[in-house]
Parts: sequence; C-alpha cells; structure tokens
Amino acid sequence: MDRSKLKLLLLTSIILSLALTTAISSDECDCLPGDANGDGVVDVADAVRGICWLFYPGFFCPPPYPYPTCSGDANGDCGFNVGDAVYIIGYVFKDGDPPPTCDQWRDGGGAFGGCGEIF
Ligand SMILES: [Ca+2]
Ligand SMILES: [Ca+2]
Repeated sequence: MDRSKLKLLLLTSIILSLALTTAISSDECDCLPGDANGDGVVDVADAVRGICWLFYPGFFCPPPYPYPTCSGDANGDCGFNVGDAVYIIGYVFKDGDPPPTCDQWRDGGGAFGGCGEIF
C-alpha cells in the first residue's frame, strides 16, 4: 500500500471514529414517546402497533421503535402496556393531553416524573 492510500485510510478512520464518538456521546433526546411505529407522528397507528406487539409479539408485530419502552410509552409512566394505547386514543379522538416530549420523558417536567435513560 503506498503512502497516499495509507494517509487516506488513516484520515477516514479518524473521521469515522470522531463521528461515532459524537453520535454516542450526543445528549440529544431523540425519542418521541408514544410514536410506537417510529414514523415521527403519534396517531392511531401507534396504538394499533402497541396492541399488536403486546398481544402477538413477533415478526409481524415488532416492539415499539426505535426505543422499546420510550417510543411506546405515550402516558409517560416509564412502562409500555395497554394504558398507552388507551392514552393515544384519548389524545387523538378525545382531545386528551399529549404524550410527554422526549425531555419530559427522560428528565421529568409538566405532569411527567421522568424515566431517566432512554430505553
Ligand atoms: Ca407513529
Ligand atoms: Ca406507559
């Protein structure tokens, strides 16, 4: 391998390791509580996905994405169960309270106590 290729390889590895370190250490809160299907919106499809996973977990009913608990936890009680689907239905059809923001879910705020690390 000649010197220029070696330099390019070294530079590429440095850039990749910096990018990876930045991504891992980022404090950005990127979970949308209640968005069980990970499409960026909390709607009835998330309630359906949650119910599907709770009762028929498997290939056709995968867990909330990308975070199995935070992404499914619409009511901010740090767990994922049927109550979250009910909460979403109330939010969508009955003008109920919205799910917590990511920061509220993680750190607490408003009516939410905070669940700590996103999982
Ligand atoms: Ca969604
Ligand atoms: Ca919940």
